Amino acid sequence: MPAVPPRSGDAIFASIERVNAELFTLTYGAIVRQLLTDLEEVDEVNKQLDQMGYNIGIRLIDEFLAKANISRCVDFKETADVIAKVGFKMFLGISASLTNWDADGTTCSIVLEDNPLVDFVELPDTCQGLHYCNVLSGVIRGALEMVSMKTEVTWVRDMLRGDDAYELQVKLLKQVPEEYPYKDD
Ligand code: MYR
Repeated sequence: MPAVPPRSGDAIFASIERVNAELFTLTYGAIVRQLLTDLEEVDEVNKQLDQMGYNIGIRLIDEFLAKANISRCVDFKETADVIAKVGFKMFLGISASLTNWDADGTTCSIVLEDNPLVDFVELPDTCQGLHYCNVLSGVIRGALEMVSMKTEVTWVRDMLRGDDAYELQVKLLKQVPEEYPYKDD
């Protein structure tokens, strides 16, 4: 029998990570498929994915703040930078860049340099209106709401729809000042 060459610890961890990533991608695909079967309307599936993401985002922010070890952001620009450079790396293992800032610094785009959610995915013609990755817009909206920023997050470009990139537009609608919970005497 041919001898199996020993693998280093790093190689084993790398393959476990790859299997975990694939499992995550396939599980997400199965959820989208099930929603399409149950809800039938693509618009309803988009809403449901966004809502699922929102529910994840309002919880994930605690883990993010605990792990990221960053100080509070001074404005929306800094917050957007943290999402693109730290958030996407932490939860999806990918880099993202910021672009298309408007003049008053309240709207920008996050462009994903890779998108692990769409590995193995091809949309049939019946799903052309589907925002397959809508869970991500919900996650960002939910997480930002927990740090007092009401936002609208929408897909501007989507490679599954034939565009040349994945681009999410994040628009700050309202920043609610955080109240200090105790009265100073
Ligand atoms: C602060 O002002 O205290 C910092 C706020 C940082 C918000 C970061 C939200 C992270 C969202 C991660 C999105 C990942 C998507 C996969």
